[in-house]
Amino acid sequence: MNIDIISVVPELLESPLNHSIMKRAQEKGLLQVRTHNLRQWAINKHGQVDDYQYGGGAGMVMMCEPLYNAITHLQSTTTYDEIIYLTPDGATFNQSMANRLSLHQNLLFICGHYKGIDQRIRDHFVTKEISIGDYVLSGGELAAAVIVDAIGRLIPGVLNDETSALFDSFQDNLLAPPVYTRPADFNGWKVPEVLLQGDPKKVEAWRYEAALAITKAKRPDLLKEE
Ligand code: 6GU
Repeated sequence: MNIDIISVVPELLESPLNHSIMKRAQEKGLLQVRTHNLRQWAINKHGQVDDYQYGGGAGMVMMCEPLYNAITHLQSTTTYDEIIYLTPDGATFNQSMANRLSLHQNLLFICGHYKGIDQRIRDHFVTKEISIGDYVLSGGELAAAVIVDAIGRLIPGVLNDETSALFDSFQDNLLAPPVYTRPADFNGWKVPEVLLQGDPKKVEAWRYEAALAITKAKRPDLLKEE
């Protein structure tokens, strides 16, 4: 999968996407993330990419021209499955969106800043608008990093044990069951007996029941979806 990200602060994306599992995904050639500094397409030598909003009011708006030039430049060599604008008024990101996005070949992310981007870019280029939750970040970069991580780890071959993503929280709208490691008895705190006995059918049944109980207790809303 190839992901291009247009940003005014591409430095914000570097650390989260170049360590741990996202680093390994890129080293294995399964994921390519390219960041593009919007200032390359600034309208003047001051690096201007934003301007005052028509109608008045506080806050700058990211201008059409730099974004238009950035997007069309990238489109000249890549056909995007989705052009995604990260914005607090987008659809709230969740695991099923991550699952669907992980199936694509080419994605373009646009990170907003200030008051956001000129509406005409949204109208003419953007195919999906995503938020990562009901709070406001100072820009879309951290949201882009969250989304790239969530979808990158779903690409086949990225996780060592490919089955492990199948048992994540939120797959099948269930939270994950509890996990334990050695020792079996720590300070008299015991690991559930069924996990020690090694009967895979019983373990699976126990995990499912535990996941269901935890979901009912903590996130009953998940069981009502779909
Ligand atoms: Cl995608 N962008 C910004 N600026 N704030 C957010 C967000 C995105 N998602 C939640 N808050």
